[in-house]
Amino acid sequence: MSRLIVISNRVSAPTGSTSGAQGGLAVAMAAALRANGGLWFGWSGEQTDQFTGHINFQRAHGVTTATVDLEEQDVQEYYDGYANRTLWPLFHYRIDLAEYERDFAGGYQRTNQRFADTVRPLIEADDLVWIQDYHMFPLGAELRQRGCDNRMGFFLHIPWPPRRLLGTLPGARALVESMFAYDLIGFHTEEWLESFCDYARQDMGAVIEDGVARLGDRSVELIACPIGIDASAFADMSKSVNARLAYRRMRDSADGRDMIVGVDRLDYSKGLEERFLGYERFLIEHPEERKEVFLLQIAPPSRVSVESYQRIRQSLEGLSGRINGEYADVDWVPIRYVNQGYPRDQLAGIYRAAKIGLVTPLRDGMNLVAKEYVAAQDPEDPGVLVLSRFAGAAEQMGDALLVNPYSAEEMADAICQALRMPRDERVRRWEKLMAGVQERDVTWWADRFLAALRRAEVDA
Ligand code: GDG
Repeated sequence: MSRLIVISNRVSAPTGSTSGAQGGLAVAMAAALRANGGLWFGWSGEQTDQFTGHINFQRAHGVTTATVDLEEQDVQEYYDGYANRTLWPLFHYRIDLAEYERDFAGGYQRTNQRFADTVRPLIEADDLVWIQDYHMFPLGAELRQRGCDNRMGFFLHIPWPPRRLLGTLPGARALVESMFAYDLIGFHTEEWLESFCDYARQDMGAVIEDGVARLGDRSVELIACPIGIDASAFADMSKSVNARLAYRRMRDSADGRDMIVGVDRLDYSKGLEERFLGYERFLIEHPEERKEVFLLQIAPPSRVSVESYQRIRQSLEGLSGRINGEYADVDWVPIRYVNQGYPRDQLAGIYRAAKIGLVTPLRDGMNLVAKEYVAAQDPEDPGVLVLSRFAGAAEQMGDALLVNPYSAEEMADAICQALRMPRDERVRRWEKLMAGVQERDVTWWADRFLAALRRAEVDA
């Protein structure tokens, strides 16, 4: 059997825990690497004065990781720059925030070339190569240029933008053209896949038939392959000692009130301002509910060196402060806004204690919090998932209350409906959601992608 080479911006070395303490992606990759052999390559997260290509190999719990340090300029241009200030906003429909700078594009290409130079000697003849996410679109083409004719797959974890938006990116055509170096490209949803086809067809003249896109002498198979979570482990974890303690802590501090929970990296794509405004609308329209509920928003800061992230943080501080100032009483605050992260087992207990999971991104490739919230519920008395129509997860989770996150009124209505939902309807909805989360878990995702990659036709 062929070995597996996973390549992603960051690498998560397995901790050996089977209790769901690690994120689903890390668990799935570790399992696939254990089953196939091979290694996981990426950036160490460290900076060095001058790029040397020195690889730090580590082996833990049956998995080999190989990481390299990057120069400060690489980090600024490739990671903070092109990945997080150009592609991320553009692919999340925020061209108003997207920064188009030649230095970023150049640094992105250079860093991908450096990755290619470094990882190429580690790839053996029959290895399967699986490249992850928007940091590395051109890596496949760079590897081909270095004589790598292995089967190569790419998975995109974020949305694919509509063609007119993508058309605003200088060099968009070349970027998409480079993706034809892969044998297989996976997206979370049919919608993202269709958007890709739309651009490839209309702006590049690609021919797309039976899930295969052809451009010149290259062809690439396209699949929608939604990622899941490590569902059973997460459900078990929601009953662990630490989860129970967190659950108790929340229930005690709720003092009989219903808790609504949001858990998101602090990112403008997650729709946190709109969520606060939707919740405020609910408080305005339902004054009788005011002291009966509260919103706990956990939002650990991310990408703090990027200005748009500093702005969203400031804006949320202002908004939560204003709403709390306006509606709070001496014995109640409407929003508990917390800028720190919690261990996953505590998070599971917090999800379980919440009557509503409020997951309302403006755009999201998938959104795993929606699935974690479902997996953590008590089957006898589950809470209600309120989910944005614009999260990739909505394609699979139609039994949630689906909302338009841009409409404060719709969000207010959904909160109200969720709080009043009879237990038998909550159970009915939850059972369907849970069946989906369990069936299409993260192992299903990785197995399905890798099976498709093994079957994919390879250009001569
Ligand atoms: C990208 C795509 C796609 C959050 N706060 C804490 C914490 N988290 C964990 C959650 C969840 C993960 O972070 C976030 O995953 P999401 O899927 O919600 O979002 P992104 O980080 O934007 O991920 C997304 C995903 O890739 C996979 O393809 O679904 O659409 O944007 O697991 O639980 N974890 C801990 N403490 C926290 O406070 N331990």
